[in-house]
Amino acid sequence: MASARDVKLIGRWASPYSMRPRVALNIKSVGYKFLQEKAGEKSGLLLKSNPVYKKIPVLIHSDNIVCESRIIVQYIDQVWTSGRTILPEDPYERATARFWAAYIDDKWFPWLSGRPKARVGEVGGEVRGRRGGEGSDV
Ligand SMILES: N[C@@H](CCC(=O)N[C@@H](CS)C(=O)NCC(=O)O)C(=O)O
Repeated sequence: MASARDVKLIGRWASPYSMRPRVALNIKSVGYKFLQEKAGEKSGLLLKSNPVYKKIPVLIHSDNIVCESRIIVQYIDQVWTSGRTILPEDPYERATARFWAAYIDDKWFPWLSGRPKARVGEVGGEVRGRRGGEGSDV
């Protein structure tokens, strides 16, 4: 089992994307240090660790920095192999699980945050404050 010193997670308790790696680490019984970002702020560590997207969550495992919640979950699943696996072993079931995880990211989270992706032709490329109404692709 990794110690909390080896594993750090940059995230925020209220972030659904941060919840994914937290659940995965708990399933694998991996101790970790949770480095919480303040809402509306980006720490130097976050900007340095995820210069491409500048978003949480970010997993820091010794010298490895892993970004993007679904990729982090796969990394956790492959690094800590004792105990149960998170993603199904069967390729078809694995593909199905990935499909629904992508669906949640593409459709659900934007809808929950009130920022559904705009259809082609929407002003500014975004529909603000509308939840699944006309013009929404949810
Ligand atoms: N695709 C990313 C999405 C992560 C994401 O959107 N994180 C939000 C917090 S829940 C964030 O960092 N937002 C700050 C920003 O957009 O600048 C993932 O799956 O990790």
